[in-house]
Amino acid sequence: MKKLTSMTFCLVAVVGILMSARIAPAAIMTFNSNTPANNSATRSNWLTAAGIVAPEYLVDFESGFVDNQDISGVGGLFPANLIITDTGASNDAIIRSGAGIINGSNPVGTFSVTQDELAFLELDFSANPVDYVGFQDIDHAETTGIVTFVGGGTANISFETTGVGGDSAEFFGIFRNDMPQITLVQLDASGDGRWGIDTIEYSPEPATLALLLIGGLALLRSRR
Ligand SMILES: [Ca+2]
Ligand SMILES: [Ca+2]
Ligand SMILES: [Ca+2]
Repeated sequence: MKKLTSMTFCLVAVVGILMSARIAPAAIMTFNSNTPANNSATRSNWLTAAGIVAPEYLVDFESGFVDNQDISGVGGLFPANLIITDTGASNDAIIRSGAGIINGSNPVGTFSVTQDELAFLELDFSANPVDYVGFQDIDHAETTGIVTFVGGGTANISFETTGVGGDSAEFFGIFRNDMPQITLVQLDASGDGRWGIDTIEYSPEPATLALLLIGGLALLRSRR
């Protein structure tokens, strides 16, 4: 009888865990620094949530680019075939350098990509979907966005104003959490006409590919 009771208890516990896993809504996690002083701490929280020490890829525009270069829709510029596109009419994703060049704000380092704040500035990861992406937003008003996942689902994001000039860049991070991998991030800034992003960090999920390969090899061996 005692054995039966403990078995029943275990069964109820397992069913409870399964049900709570089913009921919990799937959602991405976002990490918004509200001031440049909080960039480091916010980025640390993002890394911890994603379970990583450092992202695989960094795009900081510091080498291989020149002032006024239009990178919109151009392939082959960034790791893992990331493509940055302005989908607005002006095809305006421009590398800029110089103090105060982004409506009074500075690039991070020497160069940033800047855009006219007309929807959308797109980060296209569809060639190699990612688990997480972070960047620093520079001199924007309220920004909204759409994250698209493998399979076509979407989630809306929003983050707040960087209101000052100078070194105003703030960190914003996205982690897919229990959602499918991310294929596209579309950003819709609005305000005074010019904003930028910099220090884009991301990684495809090599672990999944490795697991698939290991699983495939095991299957082949077992068939032999
Ligand atoms: Ca912010
Ligand atoms: Ca930079
Ligand atoms: Ca601006």
